Amino acid sequence: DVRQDSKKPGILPSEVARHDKDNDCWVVINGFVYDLTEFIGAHPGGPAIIQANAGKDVSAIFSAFHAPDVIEKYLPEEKCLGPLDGHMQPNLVSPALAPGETPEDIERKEELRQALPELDSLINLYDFEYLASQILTKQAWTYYSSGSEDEFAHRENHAAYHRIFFKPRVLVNVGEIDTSTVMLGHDVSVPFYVSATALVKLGNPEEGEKDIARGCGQGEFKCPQMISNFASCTLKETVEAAPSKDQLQWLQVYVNTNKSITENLLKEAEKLGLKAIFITVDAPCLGRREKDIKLKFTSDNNPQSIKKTKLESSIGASRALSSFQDAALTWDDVVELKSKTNLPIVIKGVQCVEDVLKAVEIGASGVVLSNHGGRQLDFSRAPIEVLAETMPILKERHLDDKLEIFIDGGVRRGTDILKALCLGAKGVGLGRPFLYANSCYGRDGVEKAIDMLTEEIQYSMRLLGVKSINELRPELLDLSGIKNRSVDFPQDSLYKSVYEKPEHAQFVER
Ligand code: HEM
Ligand code: PPY
Repeated sequence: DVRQDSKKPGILPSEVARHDKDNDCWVVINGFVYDLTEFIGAHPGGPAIIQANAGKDVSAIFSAFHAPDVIEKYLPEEKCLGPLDGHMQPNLVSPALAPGETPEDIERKEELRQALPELDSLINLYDFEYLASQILTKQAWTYYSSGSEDEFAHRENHAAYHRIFFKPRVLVNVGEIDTSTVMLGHDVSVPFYVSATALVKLGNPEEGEKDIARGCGQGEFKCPQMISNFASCTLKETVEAAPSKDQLQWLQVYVNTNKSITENLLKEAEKLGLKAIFITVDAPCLGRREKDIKLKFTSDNNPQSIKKTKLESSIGASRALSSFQDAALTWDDVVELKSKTNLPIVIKGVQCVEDVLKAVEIGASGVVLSNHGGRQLDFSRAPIEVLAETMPILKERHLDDKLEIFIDGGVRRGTDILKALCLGAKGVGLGRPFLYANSCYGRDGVEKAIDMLTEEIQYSMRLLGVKSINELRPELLDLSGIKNRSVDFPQDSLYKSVYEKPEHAQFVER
């Protein structure tokens, strides 16, 4: 922390302990005392977790979730009150969070981690997903896997791919298959990318996003990496971890109400050599991820768990108005941001053709058709369906070369990627599958996931009768079933055997 140079006088532990209220809240993080009273309402992790830990040393909780530079980036300098003169009493030192889990559960998962199968024996992305569901902490699995409310959008993202079939061409020379393409002016060896996901250290506590960077650049096929604004490593750490000059890194950005914070981030991204900015526009407030909410308020034995009475303050208005995701953001703000950077701006979270046309109008370099992995508005349509609706209209208006269309959500197979490319996508993003691969096997898991997808793409291109990505076209698809949505939960093996059913409220004995 740069503030360790601060000449401020030391503060006694007893003084910190006195500031233990919602409206007077100090905490200790890595030997320094911070006044978080004003920041509480803006905290992206919700106010309740900070309120529940007021007057304590929260270093263990803090470092599990936050990049080391998050304080200097987002907290005004004067809120660092000075170094702690001594140590907080043990009962005022908050242990790392482990909601919903006993020490035995954690130990059992550690044992399972040691018993992970050889990476070479895994055959598809579902293998990572299953293993992750078994070894991740309850908190990490819940946070990563959940969608919002009834999780229809989450399921539909994946299910919608099942409604598209291929019309392959035979007797085409498919001796040599080339999976390379161009995204935003840069050559890439695969037509997919790692999409931004927050809090990667929850699954890979030591290396976080750095291992994704390594996995994306260490193998034969280099895969672009979109880094989350809420990464748990610093941007610099993740950029420096990338082993190859030929791998692309992009930054996902939430526009802060304090515009200078966002402008500084854009400058940092340029300076570090990132190649594009993806502005998330589908999160004026955080979606209601109910499994996540329930876990936070679980009445376990952890004295640090959030009191049920704080429920409203954690998921209510203050979280919605968090300054980290400006709820007042409009197209005009995106135009202004665009003028502040030389990097291409891509608008992430577009969900209808009308908004794609607006993105063309403002001269965006691209859009990501995305519903945030089904984590924001439930019953938002599957991005692949939006893509099928959008491309014919763009083509009819001769606008299809005015911007690049990216897509994410529900992608698990090479064939999913090929379907999106046939429909006109430039690049296809996967978020959770890479989190799971990274959580179980670190950088090698990420490389393996890239290899699995590339191999599936090569096989399927051959069987489809195409040699290169630019030969993929809508005529290779049967789209007749795309609108036949079912409101049943899809009965695929993942949902039958891996995902748990949402739990109902439990009666308590009094
Ligand atoms: C998440 C910022 C203090 C607990 C986050 C996130 C940000 C953030 C930006 C989103 C993820 C990320 O970027 O890591 C800050 C800042 C703080 C601060 C600037 C200033 C000191 C704290 C404290 C605690 C805490 C004191 C706990 C006592 C959490 C948790 C999450 C989180 C648990 C995960 C979110 C979730 O479960 O939805 N914080 N935070 N933070 N923060 Fe903080
Ligand atoms: C998400 O969880 O979907 C996010 O986009 C990031 C996030 C992470 C932590 C708090 C709020 C939002």
